[in-house]
Order: sequence, then structure tokens, then C-alpha cells
Amino acid sequence: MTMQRWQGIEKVVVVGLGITGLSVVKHLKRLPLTLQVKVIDTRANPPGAEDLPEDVALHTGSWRTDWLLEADLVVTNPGIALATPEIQQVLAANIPVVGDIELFAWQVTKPVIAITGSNGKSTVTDLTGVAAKATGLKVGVGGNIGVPALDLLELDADLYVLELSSFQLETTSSLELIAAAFLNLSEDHMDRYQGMADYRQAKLRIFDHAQACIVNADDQETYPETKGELVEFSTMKTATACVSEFEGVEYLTYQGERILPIEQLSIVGRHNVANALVVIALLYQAGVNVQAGLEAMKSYRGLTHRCQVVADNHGVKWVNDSKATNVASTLAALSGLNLEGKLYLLVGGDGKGADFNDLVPALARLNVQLCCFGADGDKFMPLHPAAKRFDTMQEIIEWAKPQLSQGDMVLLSPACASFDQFSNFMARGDAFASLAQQFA
Ligand code: LK4
Repeated sequence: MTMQRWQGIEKVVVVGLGITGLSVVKHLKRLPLTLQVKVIDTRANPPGAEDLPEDVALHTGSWRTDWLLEADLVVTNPGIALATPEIQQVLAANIPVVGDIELFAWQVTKPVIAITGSNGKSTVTDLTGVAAKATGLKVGVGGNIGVPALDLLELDADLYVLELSSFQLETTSSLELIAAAFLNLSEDHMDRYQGMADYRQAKLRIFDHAQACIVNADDQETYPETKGELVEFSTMKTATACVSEFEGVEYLTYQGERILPIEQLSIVGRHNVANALVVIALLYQAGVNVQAGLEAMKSYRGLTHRCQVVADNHGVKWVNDSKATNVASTLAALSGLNLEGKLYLLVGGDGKGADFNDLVPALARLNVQLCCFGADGDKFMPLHPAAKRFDTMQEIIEWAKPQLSQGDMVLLSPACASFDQFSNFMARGDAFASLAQQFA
């Protein structure tokens, strides 16, 4: 877009520091404008305060409604709900409230691909980026994972691939996408939404200005109400991107054309077949040469903190799936798990108001020791007869260590956010990996 967006904007208040808030401040200072920038963070010691430029005023530990109501633009962090009374006051005063992705939309001049959904969005984003890079393009990959979107603008890439959370989409209204995907919808963030309908509507915003809308034919909730041009993917039925058998071999196909035998993918599980289909659909719709990206797709081994083997000693496998921050994600980790020994499953943390009962059938099928920890550990106790309560992961490992034997697996797939005990799921995964390595 153009600088016209900034007409009449002089005073900008950024709400929420951290990596995203800092990326917003840096971006505002790079613009060819003289903006007065102030930052509010309601936390007493917000992360990133030490990296804030000295000429930017910072208020911490509470709100500053006076700053907010003097502003011409308020830029909020995905951690702040729009329903927060202070933000409602800003909106009532007709002051625009946007997020970092909206600012990205105002400035970006190259094609953008975006991905949302309850699960798999980081894998699809990363793999789309990896495959597109392998074709020789300069690609900026980030958003809700890795690098904040506004930092990516500095790369001057040919193509951007963004993971977008429902929170980011709530504060975005003019992002034009060459291709957008809504992967699936399952319960999450019930502490921030009134219900599933609300959560779904936030995610559907990804299609508002999308040229190609990629939807999951196996999950009708991913379909927008007003049907424009839809590109369907499915692992179960015929669709634009789907699975077809040819001479006894299952292939990923696009518009009826065989792209790749499923067995040549390194990432496993039916959910990853779906993820790979979406990557193909996104690349195709963005005009990227899919064939040139295939070798990269075949060798892709997945993300850190996503079902990653972090130690394998004395026949005991330690698997870090800290990225499983909701029930469906933990179910994906448990599906197709085939163990000789016992599964020590670490669950718990910040439950975000979820109902964990859907885990019961999957747990009943397994030889499992359920180890419950963190703020909402109690909520997992009724799910399995062999459930045991701990405060921390460290306590679990200390208790389990003497019992571990050949063929066992210790799996962190907690179905919860980590904010009760960690700064994010990555810090939780690192803590688990270090406990695993101590055992070795
Ligand atoms: N002012 C201010 C202010 C106060 C508090 C800014 C930010 C915060 C707290 O920050 C966040 C809270 C919740 C940032 C978030 C957040 C939730 C950023 C992203 C999310 S999320 O929902 O997209 N991702 C989490 C989830 O899926 O549950 C990740 C959980 C984890 O890492 O363990």
C-alpha cells in the first residue's frame, strides 16, 4: 500500500512490548514520518524494555488512558483482547486500533501468503517458506512464528509467508493475500473468546481480501459464508488438492495431477499429509514452481518443539512436543503412536478454559502414565486411572527416572499454553530437552 494511510497520524501508542512491540516501534521509527511514539505495557517488567530506544516513552505496570485517548493510532499486541475496557474506550473515541499485521499490510508491496487454523499452521508456514526458497525466491517467513512480520519488511523479499493467529487477524482489516489457508478449527483460546463461533469468525477474516481461499473439505468450519473462489484440500475425498492412489501407491495430487508419493515425505501422520497438500495448494495459487520445491518438501523434517526427539538413550525416547498448546494438537501426537513400553505423557499448564475430555479415548488405547503438572494439572487427573499430580516437569522427571526402561517414551505434549510457568512454549520445550539430556 502507500503512505496515504498515515495522513493525519502523528501520535502513536503501542500497547504491549515484547518482540512484537519492539518490531512495531522500530518500524514506526523507520517510516519517513515524524511520529511521536509511546509504549504502554500493563506488566510491571515487560520483556524487551531494555531494548527500547531511549527517546520512546514507556509506561509499565498499569494503563495510561490519558496517553491512549490523545493518540491518533493505537497499535495493540496479540496478547491484549479488544474487549479490554481500556481498548473499548479507545474505540469508542473513534481512535483506530490496529495490530502489527495491519501495519505490515499498509507497507508491503510484494505478494503475501498467509496461513491460519487451530493446528498445523506453523508447519505449513515453515514448509511453504522452505519450498518457496528452494525455487530460488527470496522469501520472508514469520508472523506468529519466528520473526515478527514488520521485521520481515527489512528483507525486501520477493514473497512473504505469514502464520497468523486469530488474535492477529482480529486487528487486521486490509491485508491483501495472493493465497490464504484456513487449515482446521478445534477448541482453543476459550479464555479469550465467548465461544467457537466467535473464534471461527476471527480466523475467517484471513479470507477478506484473499485471491485464493484454501479450505479444508474435511472441516466445513473452515469455509467462509460468502463463497468466492475456493480451493479445497482433503485427505479423505476428491478435492483440488487431495490424495489419490495410483498402482497401489498413494500420491499427493493437485488438480488431478500426481505431485509426490506420500511415502516420500519425511514428516509422518495423516495431519502432515493434509499440511503438505496445503503447501502445494498455496505455492500453486501463488504462482510458485511447485516442482522446483519438491526436493525441499521431501527432506523437510519438521519444526523444533513439534514432536521432536530430543534424546534417545538406554532405549528410552524423549519427545518434545511443547508446541501442543491445545487438545487437538496432543491428539495428533498420540494418533498412530505405537510403543513397545510405557508412555510417560506430560500434560498441563495454562489450560485456557478448555475441555480436556476428548483425550479420554486416545489415552484409554495406550499403555500410559499420565503426569499432570502446572496451573491446570488438576483438570487432567480424571482423564485416566493412572494419573499423577506434580507441580513441575522437573518433579515428574525425578519421579519417573528410576522407573524408565527400554522401549518407554517420555512425551511432553501438554495440550496447554505455557504462560503459567514459562515465557512461551519454546522456553518450556528447551527446559524439557535439558531435563532429557540430564537423564542421558
Ligand atoms: N500491555 C500488555 C501486555 C500484557 C500481557 C502484552 C502482552 C501480554 C501477554 O502476552 C501474551 C499473552 C497471550 C501474548 C500472547 C498470548 C497468546 C501471544 C500469543 C498468544 S497465542 O495464543 O497466539 N499463542 C499461545 C497459545 O497458542 O496458547 C502460545 C502459548 C505458549 O507459548 O505457551
